[in-house]
Parts: sequence; C-alpha cells; structure tokens
Amino acid sequence: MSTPTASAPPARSGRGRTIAVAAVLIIVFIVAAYLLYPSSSTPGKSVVNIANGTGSNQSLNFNPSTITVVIGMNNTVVFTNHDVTEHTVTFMSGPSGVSLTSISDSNLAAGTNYTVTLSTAGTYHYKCTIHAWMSGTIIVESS
Ligand SMILES: [Cu+2]
Repeated sequence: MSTPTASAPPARSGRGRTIAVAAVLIIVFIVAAYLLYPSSSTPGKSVVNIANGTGSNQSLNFNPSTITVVIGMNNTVVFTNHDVTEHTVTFMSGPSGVSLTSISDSNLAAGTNYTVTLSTAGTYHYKCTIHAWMSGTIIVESS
C-alpha cells in the first residue's frame, strides 16, 4: 500500500508567471552589472591608493604602482592618500604634447584624493617628490 502522494501544486496563474519571469530578469541584470563593474573599482575610473605608512616605509609605494587604462573606459585616475602625511603625484614623463605640470598634483594632503584624466595614449611615469622610493607608471591605451 503506497502512501498518498502530495497533490500537484495548483497551476500558476498568468500573473504569477509574469512576476517569476520579471524576477529572473532582474537577477540576470544584477549579475551582468556585477560582472561588468567589479566592486574593486569605481565604474569609469581607475584607483591608485597610498596606504597609511607609505611615507615612512620604503617597502610601500603607490598601489598599484603600475596600471593600464583605456581611453573612454577608465582613463580617469583617482589617487587617494590614506596616509597621515602629505605626498605628491608629480609626472616626470609622458607622451609628447602633454603638459606634465598640468596633470600633476604637488600637494596631496593626508586623507585627500586627486583625480586626473589622461586623454593622450602613451606611457606616463610619475613619482612623489617627498619620498624618493615612491614612483609609478600609467599606461594609457587607445580605445
Ligand atoms: Cu610621498
């Protein structure tokens, strides 16, 4: 003798199915957005951090010290100073025609950030003029 089986659930109404499809679509969009814009960086921007202690620890540097960006995608770079002391972002070289002084920041105070958009493709080298061990490279690629 078999035990009674549960009766089949009532068929979904048309409205219920619409809601289920909408929920699936929303989940798909959220996953797609997450894959397109990883949480590690702000959409459209690239991030370079200066960790607390970098000004007194020669094993620390701009982080990451080398980045590659693409014009129109993420060629706006945000330098954030998490340190307790001042730093600079002083460009030493870049593509010809680019004014290095106009893209540099000579006073990146503790707890502040500096945003620069690099719109000319090429390789840029920068340093901190206060701490000789701090230097970085930004490679800007055409889109
Ligand atoms: Cu510095």
